[in-house]
Amino acid sequence: MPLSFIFFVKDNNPYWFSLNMSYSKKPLVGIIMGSSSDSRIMKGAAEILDEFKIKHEDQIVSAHRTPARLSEYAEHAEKMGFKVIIAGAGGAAHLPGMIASHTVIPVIGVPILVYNDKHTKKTENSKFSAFGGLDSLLSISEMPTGSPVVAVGVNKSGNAGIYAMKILANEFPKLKIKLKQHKIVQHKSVLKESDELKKHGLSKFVKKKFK
Ligand code: RP5
Repeated sequence: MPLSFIFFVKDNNPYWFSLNMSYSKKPLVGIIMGSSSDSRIMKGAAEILDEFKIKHEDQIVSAHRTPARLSEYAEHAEKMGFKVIIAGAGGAAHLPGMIASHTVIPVIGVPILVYNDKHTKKTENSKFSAFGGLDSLLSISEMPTGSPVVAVGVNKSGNAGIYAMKILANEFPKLKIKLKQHKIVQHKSVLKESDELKKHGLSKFVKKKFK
């Protein structure tokens, strides 16, 4: 059997290096967004998946401007064998819920605080959604009984990526270990910062960190 990973323990922490480039040759996650203006937020999901070497396919699917394409996409996602769909949308944000109504693939919704880049004249008023992202959050999380969608926080696309990997980790034990490592890294970074804060005192710490 070919060696596909190296596992070792150092300082009581597990380390696991995959010799394979990724977990699957085909994308495991479908990332969709309602508009190109969502892409700057949604790239956070792609970045964390890339970091963990999880293949994803990314597309723009508008629930209201391309409704037929939406149902076609759901079929495509099933044919492709995606394990999870991450769907980001702003405003009325019906894309995640509509996709969930077409498929049994779990859908993670990213509520987006709309940056309306397409306005030629940009003013502060036209830039954001009237309800600051709460509109999208409620729209995604308040799916009626029978067609659930998980919602992460407003613009928290990276969290959607991590959540998707937690689902995938049920199937890929190596990924589960990498996610545990990720938690250890987070834990250690808090301890490191706390040590610095304790050493320098609050005023100096703030000056140094946020200069
Ligand atoms: C939603 O409307 C999209 O998800 C986007 O967040 C928002 C604004 O879309 P554009 O006007 O930028 O295309 O459908």
